[in-house]
Amino acid sequence: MTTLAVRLHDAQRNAEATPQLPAGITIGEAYAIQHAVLERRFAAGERLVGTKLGFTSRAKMVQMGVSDIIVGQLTDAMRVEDGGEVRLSTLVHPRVEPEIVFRLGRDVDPTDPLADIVSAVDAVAPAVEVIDSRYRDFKFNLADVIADNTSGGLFALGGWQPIGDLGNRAVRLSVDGRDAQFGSTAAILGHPFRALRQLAGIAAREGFPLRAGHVILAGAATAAVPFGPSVVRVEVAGLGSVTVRGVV
Ligand code: OOG
Ligand code: MG
Repeated sequence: MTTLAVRLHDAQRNAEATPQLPAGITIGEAYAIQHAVLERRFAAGERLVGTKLGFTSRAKMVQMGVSDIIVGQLTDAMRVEDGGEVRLSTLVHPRVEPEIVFRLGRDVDPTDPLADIVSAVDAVAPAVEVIDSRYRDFKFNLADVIADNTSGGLFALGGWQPIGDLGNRAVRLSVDGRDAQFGSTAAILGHPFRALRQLAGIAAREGFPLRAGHVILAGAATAAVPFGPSVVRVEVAGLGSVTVRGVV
Protein backbone atom coordinates (compact mmCIF):
# COMPACT_ATOMS: atom_id res chain seq x y z
CA MET A 1 0.00 0.00 0.00
CA THR A 2 2.78 2.41 0.94
CA THR A 3 4.58 1.79 -2.35
CA LEU A 4 1.40 2.61 -4.27
CA ALA A 5 0.87 5.79 -2.23
CA VAL A 6 4.46 6.89 -2.87
CA ARG A 7 4.02 6.22 -6.59
CA LEU A 8 0.84 8.33 -6.74
CA HIS A 9 2.38 11.08 -4.62
CA ASP A 10 5.48 11.25 -6.85
CA ALA A 11 3.31 11.27 -9.99
CA GLN A 12 1.52 14.34 -8.62
CA ARG A 13 4.70 16.08 -7.50
CA ASN A 14 6.48 15.45 -10.81
CA ALA A 15 3.37 15.94 -13.01
CA GLU A 16 4.07 12.59 -14.66
CA ALA A 17 1.44 9.99 -15.48
CA THR A 18 1.67 6.61 -13.76
CA PRO A 19 0.11 3.21 -14.63
CA GLN A 20 -3.20 2.21 -13.08
CA LEU A 21 -3.03 0.22 -9.83
CA PRO A 22 -2.83 -3.59 -9.83
CA ALA A 23 -6.24 -5.32 -9.99
CA GLY A 24 -8.03 -6.47 -6.85
CA ILE A 25 -7.69 -3.43 -4.60
CA THR A 26 -10.81 -3.01 -2.45
CA ILE A 27 -12.57 0.31 -1.87
CA GLY A 28 -11.41 0.32 1.76
CA GLU A 29 -7.81 -0.26 0.64
CA ALA A 30 -8.16 2.49 -1.97
CA TYR A 31 -9.20 4.99 0.72
CA ALA A 32 -6.26 3.81 2.87
CA ILE A 33 -3.91 4.59 -0.05
CA GLN A 34 -5.55 8.01 -0.44
CA HIS A 35 -4.99 8.71 3.26
CA ALA A 36 -1.34 7.66 2.90
CA VAL A 37 -0.90 10.01 -0.10
CA LEU A 38 -2.40 12.89 1.88
CA GLU A 39 -0.22 12.08 4.92
CA ARG A 40 2.78 12.79 2.71
CA ARG A 41 1.33 16.15 1.73
CA PHE A 42 0.57 16.99 5.37
CA ALA A 43 4.12 15.99 6.32
CA ALA A 44 5.33 18.48 3.69
CA GLY A 45 3.39 21.24 5.50
CA GLU A 46 0.03 21.23 3.71
CA ARG A 47 -3.16 21.59 5.72
CA LEU A 48 -6.55 19.90 5.22
CA VAL A 49 -9.12 22.57 4.28
CA GLY A 50 -12.02 20.42 3.13
CA THR A 51 -13.34 17.56 1.06
CA LYS A 52 -14.64 17.02 -2.46
CA LEU A 53 -17.31 14.73 -3.80
CA GLY A 54 -17.05 13.03 -7.17
CA PHE A 55 -19.52 11.39 -9.52
CA THR A 56 -22.59 13.04 -8.02
CA SER A 57 -23.99 13.79 -11.49
CA ARG A 58 -24.88 11.47 -14.35
CA ALA A 59 -22.85 13.65 -16.72
CA LYS A 60 -19.66 12.88 -14.78
CA MET A 61 -20.44 9.19 -14.29
CA VAL A 62 -21.07 8.73 -17.99
CA GLN A 63 -17.96 10.69 -19.01
CA MET A 64 -15.63 8.64 -16.79
CA GLY A 65 -17.45 5.29 -16.79
CA VAL A 66 -17.59 5.14 -12.98
CA SER A 67 -20.88 5.14 -11.13
CA ASP A 68 -20.22 5.35 -7.40
CA ILE A 69 -19.94 8.49 -5.32
CA ILE A 70 -16.38 9.12 -4.15
CA VAL A 71 -14.69 11.51 -1.70
CA GLY A 72 -11.30 13.19 -1.85
CA GLN A 73 -9.45 15.74 0.23
CA LEU A 74 -8.57 19.41 -0.34
CA THR A 75 -5.47 21.11 1.07
CA ASP A 76 -4.50 24.76 1.29
CA ALA A 77 -1.86 24.20 -1.41
CA MET A 78 -4.59 23.28 -3.93
CA ARG A 79 -6.33 26.63 -3.57
CA VAL A 80 -6.03 29.18 -6.37
CA GLU A 81 -7.34 32.72 -5.90
CA ASP A 82 -10.35 33.83 -7.93
CA GLY A 83 -8.81 35.22 -11.15
CA GLY A 84 -5.52 33.50 -10.35
CA GLU A 85 -3.10 31.73 -12.67
CA VAL A 86 -2.51 28.00 -12.95
CA ARG A 87 0.83 26.90 -14.41
CA LEU A 88 -0.23 24.04 -16.64
CA SER A 89 3.19 22.37 -16.61
CA THR A 90 2.66 21.52 -12.92
CA LEU A 91 -0.20 19.18 -13.90
CA VAL A 92 -0.35 15.96 -15.92
CA HIS A 93 -3.40 16.48 -18.17
CA PRO A 94 -5.72 18.89 -16.37
CA ARG A 95 -9.43 19.34 -16.97
CA VAL A 96 -11.84 21.91 -15.54
CA GLU A 97 -15.38 21.46 -14.30
CA PRO A 98 -18.04 23.66 -12.71
CA GLU A 99 -18.86 23.10 -9.07
CA ILE A 100 -20.71 24.62 -6.18
CA VAL A 101 -18.95 24.66 -2.83
CA PHE A 102 -20.36 24.65 0.70
CA ARG A 103 -18.69 25.97 3.85
CA LEU A 104 -19.18 24.37 7.26
CA GLY A 105 -20.01 26.84 10.05
CA ARG A 106 -19.36 24.27 12.77
CA ASP A 107 -17.75 20.87 13.27
CA VAL A 108 -19.83 17.86 12.26
CA ASP A 109 -19.32 14.41 13.77
CA PRO A 110 -20.19 12.15 10.84
CA THR A 111 -20.45 9.13 13.12
CA ASP A 112 -23.29 10.78 15.07
CA PRO A 113 -26.56 9.67 13.44
CA LEU A 114 -28.27 12.83 14.75
CA ALA A 115 -25.66 15.21 13.32
CA ASP A 116 -27.22 17.17 10.47
CA ILE A 117 -24.58 18.24 7.99
CA VAL A 118 -26.98 20.40 5.96
CA SER A 119 -27.78 22.63 8.94
CA ALA A 120 -24.03 22.98 9.64
CA VAL A 121 -23.46 24.68 6.28
CA ASP A 122 -23.28 28.47 6.57
CA ALA A 123 -22.45 29.64 3.03
CA VAL A 124 -22.27 28.57 -0.60
CA ALA A 125 -20.19 29.79 -3.56
CA PRO A 126 -19.51 28.95 -7.20
CA ALA A 127 -16.25 27.10 -7.77
CA VAL A 128 -14.05 25.87 -10.55
CA GLU A 129 -12.28 22.60 -9.97
CA VAL A 130 -9.14 21.67 -11.89
CA ILE A 131 -9.05 17.87 -11.85
CA ASP A 132 -5.93 15.98 -12.88
CA SER A 133 -5.78 12.21 -12.87
CA ARG A 134 -2.30 10.88 -12.22
CA TYR A 135 -3.13 7.84 -14.36
CA ARG A 136 -2.14 7.38 -17.98
CA ASP A 137 -4.72 8.61 -20.47
CA PHE A 138 -6.95 9.84 -17.59
CA LYS A 139 -8.28 6.24 -17.34
CA PHE A 140 -9.13 4.54 -14.07
CA ASN A 141 -11.52 2.25 -12.23
CA LEU A 142 -13.24 3.11 -8.95
CA ALA A 143 -10.39 1.95 -6.69
CA ASP A 144 -7.77 3.71 -8.84
CA VAL A 145 -9.51 7.08 -8.71
CA ILE A 146 -10.21 6.89 -4.96
CA ALA A 147 -6.54 6.09 -4.23
CA ASP A 148 -5.54 9.05 -6.44
CA ASN A 149 -7.40 11.50 -4.18
CA THR A 150 -10.29 11.40 -6.69
CA SER A 151 -8.22 13.27 -9.33
CA GLY A 152 -7.97 16.27 -6.98
CA GLY A 153 -5.83 19.01 -8.50
CA LEU A 154 -6.65 22.64 -7.74
CA PHE A 155 -9.75 24.67 -6.97
CA ALA A 156 -10.85 28.31 -6.94
CA LEU A 157 -13.81 29.72 -5.06
CA GLY A 158 -16.06 32.69 -5.84
CA GLY A 159 -17.55 34.94 -3.18
CA TRP A 160 -19.49 33.32 -0.32
CA GLN A 161 -23.27 33.74 -0.44
CA PRO A 162 -26.05 32.91 2.00
CA ILE A 163 -27.73 29.54 1.35
CA GLY A 164 -30.82 30.15 -0.74
CA ASP A 165 -32.81 27.75 -2.88
CA LEU A 166 -30.16 25.62 -4.60
CA GLY A 167 -32.54 23.11 -6.17
CA ASN A 168 -32.32 24.28 -9.78
CA ARG A 169 -29.80 26.97 -10.62
CA ALA A 170 -28.19 27.28 -14.02
CA VAL A 171 -24.50 26.34 -14.12
CA ARG A 172 -22.29 27.51 -16.96
CA LEU A 173 -18.65 26.87 -17.79
CA SER A 174 -17.01 29.03 -20.43
CA VAL A 175 -13.54 28.99 -21.95
CA ASP A 176 -12.19 32.29 -23.30
CA GLY A 177 -15.75 33.63 -23.27
CA ARG A 178 -17.20 30.75 -25.28
CA ASP A 179 -19.75 28.43 -23.71
CA ALA A 180 -18.29 24.99 -23.02
CA GLN A 181 -20.77 23.28 -20.65
CA PHE A 182 -24.27 24.05 -19.42
CA GLY A 183 -26.07 22.35 -16.56
CA SER A 184 -28.10 22.82 -13.43
CA THR A 185 -27.53 22.29 -9.73
CA ALA A 186 -30.43 19.82 -10.03
CA ALA A 187 -28.02 17.50 -11.87
CA ILE A 188 -26.17 16.99 -8.55
CA LEU A 189 -28.16 14.04 -7.18
CA GLY A 190 -31.40 15.97 -7.74
CA HIS A 191 -30.31 18.56 -5.16
CA PRO A 192 -26.79 19.41 -3.91
CA PHE A 193 -27.87 18.88 -0.29
CA ARG A 194 -28.05 15.17 -1.15
CA ALA A 195 -24.34 15.31 -1.94
CA LEU A 196 -23.71 16.62 1.58
CA ARG A 197 -25.64 13.73 3.12
CA GLN A 198 -23.68 11.26 0.98
CA LEU A 199 -20.48 12.89 2.19
CA ALA A 200 -21.49 12.44 5.83
CA GLY A 201 -22.00 8.70 5.26
CA ILE A 202 -18.68 8.19 3.47
CA ALA A 203 -16.85 10.41 5.99
CA ALA A 204 -18.12 8.22 8.83
CA ARG A 205 -17.01 5.04 7.05
CA GLU A 206 -13.63 6.22 5.76
CA GLY A 207 -12.52 8.57 8.52
CA PHE A 208 -12.76 12.04 6.99
CA PRO A 209 -13.06 14.87 9.51
CA LEU A 210 -15.69 17.57 8.85
CA ARG A 211 -14.57 20.73 10.62
CA ALA A 212 -15.81 24.31 11.00
CA GLY A 213 -14.41 26.35 8.12
CA HIS A 214 -13.95 23.33 5.84
CA VAL A 215 -15.10 23.71 2.25
CA ILE A 216 -16.99 20.94 0.42
CA LEU A 217 -17.09 20.64 -3.36
CA ALA A 218 -20.44 19.03 -4.18
CA GLY A 219 -19.29 17.40 -7.45
CA ALA A 220 -19.49 18.75 -10.98
CA ALA A 221 -22.92 19.27 -12.52
CA THR A 222 -21.54 18.74 -16.05
CA ALA A 223 -18.77 16.81 -17.76
CA ALA A 224 -15.23 18.21 -17.49
CA VAL A 225 -13.34 19.83 -20.39
CA PRO A 226 -9.58 19.92 -21.12
CA PHE A 227 -7.76 22.87 -19.50
CA GLY A 228 -5.29 24.58 -21.80
CA PRO A 229 -3.90 28.12 -21.90
CA SER A 230 -7.20 30.03 -21.54
CA VAL A 231 -9.48 31.83 -19.12
CA VAL A 232 -12.04 29.48 -17.59
CA ARG A 233 -15.11 30.93 -15.94
CA VAL A 234 -17.82 29.22 -13.90
CA GLU A 235 -21.08 31.01 -13.33
CA VAL A 236 -23.94 29.78 -11.14
CA ALA A 237 -27.20 31.72 -11.43
CA GLY A 238 -27.70 33.89 -8.37
CA LEU A 239 -24.31 32.97 -6.88
CA GLY A 240 -21.94 34.91 -9.13
CA SER A 241 -18.84 33.63 -10.91
CA VAL A 242 -15.21 32.61 -10.50
CA THR A 243 -12.35 32.43 -13.00
CA VAL A 244 -8.94 30.83 -13.35
CA ARG A 245 -6.36 31.39 -16.07
CA GLY A 246 -4.28 28.54 -17.44
CA VAL A 247 -0.77 29.65 -18.43
CA VAL A 248 2.11 27.74 -20.00
C1 OOG B 1 -12.73 12.15 -10.82
C2 OOG B 1 -13.19 13.35 -10.04
C3 OOG B 1 -14.68 13.53 -10.08
C4 OOG B 1 -16.52 15.27 -9.82
O1 OOG B 1 -16.82 16.45 -9.58
O2 OOG B 1 -17.33 14.45 -10.21
C5 OOG B 1 -15.10 14.88 -9.63
C6 OOG B 1 -12.51 12.44 -12.27
O3 OOG B 1 -13.46 12.74 -12.98
O4 OOG B 1 -11.35 12.32 -12.71
O5 OOG B 1 -14.34 15.70 -9.14
MG1 MG C 1 -15.18 17.70 -9.17
